[in-house]
Amino acid sequence: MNELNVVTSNEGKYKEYKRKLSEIYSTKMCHIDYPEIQSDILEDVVAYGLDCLHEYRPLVIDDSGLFVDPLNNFPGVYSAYVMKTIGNEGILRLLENKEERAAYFKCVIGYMDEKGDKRLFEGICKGNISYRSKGRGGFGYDPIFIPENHEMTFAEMSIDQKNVVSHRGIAMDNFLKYLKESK
Ligand code: ITT
Repeated sequence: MNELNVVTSNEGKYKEYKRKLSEIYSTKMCHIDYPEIQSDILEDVVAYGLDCLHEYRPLVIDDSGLFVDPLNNFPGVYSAYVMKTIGNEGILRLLENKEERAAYFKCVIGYMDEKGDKRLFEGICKGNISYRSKGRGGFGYDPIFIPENHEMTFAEMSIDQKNVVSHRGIAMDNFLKYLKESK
């Protein structure tokens, strides 16, 4: 089987792909800059990105975001910018003294196969924003996100534990199911 190019600048994301997809694919991290269209819809960003990267197929790209209910779904599609500017401490400040802290992560995986056919796979993980930053693992918003029915933040979990419940883990399960069925 061909090597699958995982096009991302984010090493944390790549580790999660490598771990879960290794049962079916050998993966390679590719850091290639590609244009991101301005859109409120993750699916549109991913579909456009795949077209720009067709020469690297077979490949996957991933666009994800954190959507916080009491902040009207902020930072959502602006998650990367918000992480670079106000970061986790900024999100915690915005929620200071708020008891309502529900949030969800969404991940959209874009896959282009050897022939150039495109498919999108989605995963959502519901949870809550913690009252303080906890844990040293993971990346991005992991230290402030506690998935539903758990006590630990994503940053306190191992990669395998996070992959079982996370938005990306669920999207990868859908992707793997498709690969197995289409063989
Ligand atoms: P790409 O090169 O793959 O685009 P990125 O880090 O810019 O990498 P996204 O645009 O998908 O990725 O992510 C938007 C922000 O959300 C970014 O700051 C990430 O760190 C954060 N993020 C994405 N997935 C996450 C996860 O599983 N846990 C915590 N934070 C996450």
